[in-house]
Order: sequence, then C-alpha cells, then structure tokens
Amino acid sequence: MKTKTLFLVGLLLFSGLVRAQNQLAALMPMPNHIQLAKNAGAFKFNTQTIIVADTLKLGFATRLLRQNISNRLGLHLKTSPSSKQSNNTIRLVLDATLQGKEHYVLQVNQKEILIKGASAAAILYGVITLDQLMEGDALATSQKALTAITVDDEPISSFRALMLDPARNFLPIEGVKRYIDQMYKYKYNVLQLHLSDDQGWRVEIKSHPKLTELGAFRRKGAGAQGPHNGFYTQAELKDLVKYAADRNVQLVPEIDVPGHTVALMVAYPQLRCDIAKDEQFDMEKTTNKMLSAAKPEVYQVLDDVIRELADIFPSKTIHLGGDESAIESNWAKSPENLALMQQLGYTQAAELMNYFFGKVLSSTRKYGLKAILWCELDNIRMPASRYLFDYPKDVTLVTWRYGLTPKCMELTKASGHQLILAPGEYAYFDYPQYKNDFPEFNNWGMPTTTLEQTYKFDPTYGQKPADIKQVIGVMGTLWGEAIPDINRANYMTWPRALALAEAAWTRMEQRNWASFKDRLYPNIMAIMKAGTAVRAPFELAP
Ligand code: TNX
Repeated sequence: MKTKTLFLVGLLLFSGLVRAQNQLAALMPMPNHIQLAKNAGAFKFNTQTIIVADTLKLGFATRLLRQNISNRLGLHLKTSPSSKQSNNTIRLVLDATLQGKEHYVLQVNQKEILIKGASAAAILYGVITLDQLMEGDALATSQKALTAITVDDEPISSFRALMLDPARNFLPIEGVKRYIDQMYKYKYNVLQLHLSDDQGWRVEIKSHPKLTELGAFRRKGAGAQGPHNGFYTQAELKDLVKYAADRNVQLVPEIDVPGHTVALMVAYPQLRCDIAKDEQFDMEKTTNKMLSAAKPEVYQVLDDVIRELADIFPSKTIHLGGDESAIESNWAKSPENLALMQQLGYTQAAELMNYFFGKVLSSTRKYGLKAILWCELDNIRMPASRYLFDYPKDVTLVTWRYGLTPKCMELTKASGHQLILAPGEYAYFDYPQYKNDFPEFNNWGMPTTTLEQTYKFDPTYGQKPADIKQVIGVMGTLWGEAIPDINRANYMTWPRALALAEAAWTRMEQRNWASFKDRLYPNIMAIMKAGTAVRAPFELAP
C-alpha cells in the first residue's frame, strides 16, 4: 500500500514536471511552422560539443550562440569552421538553396543541432529561436538537454520596424544601441530614426554646420546630451549602422520636411516661407510653420543633406516626412508660394506638395536612395477618399492616422505604392498602455493602446496576403514629445512591441491571445534581466 501511494505521488509529480517543461513557452514571435518529434529523444550538451560554423561569414551569430550556451549551461564551447566529428555538433550552415532571406530551418535531434539559412540574418534568427526553446524548456535545459524538434520559419512581412524620435528629446547613442539589443531578439529588422523636427536637428551635416550648431541646442546651458540638446556625429552613426547590421537591423533616417522644420529654419532663416521671415521661433514648441516651396536654396540644402545621409546609411532608404504640413496657413498665404502656384498652373496650394517632393525626390534618386513618406489623405478625419498628394510610384507610404489604414490599403492597391502599416490604434507606442499610465506630461488626451489592443492588430485586415502585396510591413512609433530618455522609451515599447513583433512575423492562423499571454512572462523576465525598462502588464493578472 505504502509503495503504491509513493508511486502515485511520484507519477503525479513527474507528470507535473513534464507539463511544466514546454519548449514552446518562450517563443516570441511564434514561428510559422513547428514540428514536434514524438519520442525522438533529446540533444545532450557537454564539454565536447562543438560549434561548426564559417566564423568569417557568421561571426555575430556564432558569438551569440557561444554566449547563449555559456549563459544557460555554463559550457564554453569550441568553434571550428569544419569538423570530423559527425555528432555532438551544433552546425550553422549557409545554404543558398533555401528560399527567403530571413528563412531559417532549425533541426534538433539526438545527434546534432542544425541551423540552416540562405543568409547570415536567417542563421541569426535560428540562433535566437534556439535560445528561446532552451528558455522555455527550463527542465531539459537544467539537465543540459534539448528535446528534438524542427522549426521551419520565415516572416510574413519583410519590413518589421520600430521608430525612435531623438528630435523631440535627444537619445544618446549608447541608449540607442541598448534599444537595438532588445529589438533584434524579437526579429525586428528596421529602426527608423526621426532625426529632425521642430524641436531639434540631430544629425551632423558637414556642408551645413549650423543645422546642429543652432538646431541641436534648443535650451542654453542644459547639457550637451539630452533631453533638450545634442546630435549624432556622422562617425557615431556609421558605427551604429554597423552595430545594427550585425543584428540584421537596417537603420532608416528620417528628415521631416516641409512641415515640422522649426529647427532647420532657426539654423537657416533664408529657407523659411516669406510669411515667417521675421518670426522669433521657440524650438520647444510646435508652431506649424513651413519651409518655402518657392526658394531654390531649400532644394540645394536638402540635396546636400540627402547626399551626406546617403554616405552614412548604406541601406539607401530615407524617410522624408511629409506629415502635418499646414499648407493653408503657410503656402496658401505666402506671396512667393502663390506666385509659384500660378506659374505652375495649379489651382490649389496643396498641389505644391507634388512640386516640392518632385524636386526633393530627384535628389534621392540621384544618390540612389529609396524614399518613404507619411501617408496623408484628403481628409484627416474619416471619411477620406483619395490621396491628397500625387506622389510618384517609387515612394513607399506609411499609413498612420487613426482609423484610416483600410482606406490607405485600398488606395495604394489601386495606385501601386508600397505601404507600411503604423496605425495609431495599434502601433503608436507614445500612447499610454493603460488608463492613467505614462505619459504624465505633454499628454494631449492621447488614446490608450493596451497590450491586448496591439495584439489584436491584424496587418492583413482580414484580406488574403495575395490581395495586399503592396503591404511590406509594420512599424511601431515612439513619438518623443513625452519621452525624456531611453528608459522611458523602453518602458513605452515593452511589452507592446512583443505583440507587434508577432503581428509582423506570424500568420494570423498561428496567432492566439491566450498563447501570447502564456509566452509573455519569460520574455518580460528576459528583458528585465537585460536591464531594460518594461511595463508589467498587471491588468492581465487573473
Ligand atoms: C503626429 S504621426 C505626428 C508626430 C507626433 C505624433 C504624436 C506623424 C506622422 N506625425 O509629429 O509626434 O502625432 O502622437
């Protein structure tokens, strides 16, 4: 009797442990295809396990893998480009026959762990998923084992972005690197930097030094490195580009024109619209004043800026803003712009946006850059029916205004523009994550975007992927008016960016709020362990 009871208790405990160990428990974003191998055993790590990888081409992924194994298992594995050993290996294999730049296959069996992909980025993603498997299967990991599994995974979107806004409040470069350290682990591959706005110009431009001398220092005596003052040198940005590229993150600079340009107009007053000629600007404020469309110097300065940015950012993509231009109170009241309008035979001042971007886009083409612009429709409140501006087809648009994304999808499908989705209702991470949560200042009555609300984001809007081929991805935006430093930026980002990462990566059929909530905890812990600020979503506690 006694033995029987002990046996039953033992069995119960054992089954409890079996249930607690779950290889899928920390996967984020959820891979698109997983095959669990029944009774196929496990890979056992030991001091003789060897990492086989081309360390020249796969340097970063290999270092990350060694680091992860050392952190989790305390084993310091040897790495070699080839091996006679046919088992007890972790092999990273570049395989050009695999379709898709970010497509990886991760196979775990008793003999070996194999990660295959056609690019260093794909292999890196396999290494990240491997680490999440080990995080989830805590019991096996504690025994230096990994249960057999196959993951065959690639993203639904090629553009998976977050955006930081160091223009409103400057974010020193070290903090931006730490930000990239987290975002790449959730397979984000683009970081947009909003480098100019009314409140600051944050990138060194050698041909126009006043941009930073005057435009990067809005508050005298308030320090050189944020929140009010500061800029990135070109050398710092080139270093950041490399740092990000190792982690498969492409940097996209944004220079916001022709609105949101007070810092630029403080540095070079001759570029202002004539009606703002004598205005005393306060760079702390958003004043809705614009560059002139009629002054040739404007296009010369922007050409120089674009040329220098093309040299810093090898990804050759630039965002040129185009949002919230107060055309009616600027160009439509300005003698020089009205004269230009007449000369061009335009009937509305808004048409000057086509002229303005026609000129600026000839510079981006000249320097081999692809341009992105914020999508503005003819009515910023619904209903909206058409593009306000007739931009050329090689421009990618970003939909952002609350409720207007389905309309933008419909219009770009007809027009042929590529589209990135940053809908205010899901992806605006400057908005509070819960009622009465931050931001505690500069909150103009922002709507609340809860974690669950972000998770609800369906980037297909219920359509078949084949019917929305113009949609290339999604972006979460951290507008910075109420974000004084990188800690706050992180607090606003996490965990909502986990939800958005899954929207960008995982097919809708594979997504599930209950499963996401289960997988949140180990990931919030991982972000905290890295010393990164994150909001605890206490509203989800039962
Ligand atoms: C609108 S989104 C803006 C930004 C602000 C943001 C605040 C967009 C293209 N323009 O300038 O920072 O709202 O949420």
